Amino acid sequence: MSFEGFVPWPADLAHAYRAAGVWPGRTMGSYLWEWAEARGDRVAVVDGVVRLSYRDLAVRADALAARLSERGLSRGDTVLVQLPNTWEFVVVTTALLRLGVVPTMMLPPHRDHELTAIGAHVRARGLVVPDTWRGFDHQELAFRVAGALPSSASVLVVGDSVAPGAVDVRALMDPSGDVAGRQAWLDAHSPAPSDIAVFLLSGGTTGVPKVISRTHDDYLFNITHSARACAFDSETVYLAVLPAGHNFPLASPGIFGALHAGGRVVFSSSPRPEPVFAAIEAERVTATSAVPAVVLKWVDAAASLKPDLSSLRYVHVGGSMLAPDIAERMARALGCRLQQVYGMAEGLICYTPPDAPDSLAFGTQGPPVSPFDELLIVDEDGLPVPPGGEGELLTRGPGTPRGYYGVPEQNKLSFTPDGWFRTGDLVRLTPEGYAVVCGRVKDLINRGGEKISAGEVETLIQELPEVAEVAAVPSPDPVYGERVCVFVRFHGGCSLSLAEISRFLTERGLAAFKIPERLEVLDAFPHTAVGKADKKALKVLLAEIDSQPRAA
Ligand code: OOB
Repeated sequence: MSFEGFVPWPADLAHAYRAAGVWPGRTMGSYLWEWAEARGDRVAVVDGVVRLSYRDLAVRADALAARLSERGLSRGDTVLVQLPNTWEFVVVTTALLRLGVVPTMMLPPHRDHELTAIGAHVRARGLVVPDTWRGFDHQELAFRVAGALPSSASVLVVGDSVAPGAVDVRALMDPSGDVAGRQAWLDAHSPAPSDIAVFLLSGGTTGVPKVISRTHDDYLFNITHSARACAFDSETVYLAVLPAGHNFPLASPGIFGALHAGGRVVFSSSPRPEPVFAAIEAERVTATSAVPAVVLKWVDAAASLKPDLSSLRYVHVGGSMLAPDIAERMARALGCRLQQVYGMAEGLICYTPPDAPDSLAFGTQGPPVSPFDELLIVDEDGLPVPPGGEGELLTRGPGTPRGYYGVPEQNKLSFTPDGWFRTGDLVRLTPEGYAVVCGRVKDLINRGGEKISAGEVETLIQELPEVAEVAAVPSPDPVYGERVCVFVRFHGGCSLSLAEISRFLTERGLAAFKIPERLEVLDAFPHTAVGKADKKALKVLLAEIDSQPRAA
């Protein structure tokens, strides 16, 4: 397989990780039939009335893989996957992994802007989308994006109303045919463990999201070590609430962690408390994961709805900052263990242990999943800080790839020459070696766990002729933690409202969660010594504005 732009793992490290057994030296798809044979009729995936056994999953994934191969997709190709939380997500992803076709994990709110840019970057040969989702016509969007891509890309649709010219994915999953023959063919044409398994998106700090190539080796490390850190086993019933294409529900330990442990994955189509509680009660869910903003909604609703959460043993909370008192409140209100998670699509992942004492469970984000993970805290000059001090976290290890896909210049900034990834997070380490996230130095907005690159929003707004200068900063928010605020200086005599700016960004095809929710107009911007907008000063200014008494 040749992927131009892929930063491979250094050969000596790959060898050492395999020798130590932290990399199993297998592909993700190679487990499928082992599971089917050992677990047969045990239920693997639940989505409403649909219940797929491990055997159903293997038969359908292979059927889809074989038929996609007949349609010309092969090892080393890439497709964009933009599916909601449905059983088909698991079958499609597994089929692609079997075939060595790399799924690029898009999110349902992504629109033309993200799909076109990422699709071009990874040279996508297809887009897998629902027909419609939440009233939006994804099929139409996919045809538009496919038409704009330089690579010839087919539109593959999961749904009841597949348009002429699109491929009906459900039909390709039909289990009829030569099951053993397909299995043998796919086994014989398997990708290699060092091949790229999935492309994940990074929150990123520049332009559109950066693409992270995760190999079968390093993603299996992520999955198996996460499952172990969270005590997943064959009794685990995991509820997937957050969008499945996000690394947190996908593999930390999430959907793949539950499947590897022999457990069951239940899909919730929405993170709202009512469907989540209903699923927990109906399926006797034992573990789920969410960002603090979502868990807080469950906590509030639990007081009035009084759901039966007696089966729930663990809630994994991560993706954005969580104060210790709120963490404690969550655990008490939901009556289960809280495991904090500090992770990133770039690799590193930390969990508080299931049996951690309260002080560590509520006040830290835990240790990394393996002793092979290295953590280094550095000051602004890149020098190590004294033990216990706060600084930027650099990390290396078996789950943290050595570069983003296809951006060599960015990689020189994001990685040190000896392979440390600069997380952009401000962290301190406790004497036990547990991470405590204190803030960040990277220029992004974390809106309830969704990462929004300030630069991406600014670049688009800068296109407006009325705008002289723009800077996107986080505006503190009681629900989401942060929302996007833009400071704008207009050219003389010009002005635009927040609604006008939003409309422009929507028309440019930007995902709705990235659209600014606050506008502050300035006559003059504060600048840094190199002439950039001074975001530190802008954040102070925002705090001053917020502390002023509001006019009646
Ligand atoms: C998860 O992954 P990403 O790639 O969407 O975002 C990673 C970034 C981190 O660099 C950090 O800035 C922030 O999200 N973050 C946290 C956090 N967990 C992630 N900030 C404060 N406290 C935490 N507990 O967000 C992600 C991936 C896998 C598992 C969990 C979260």
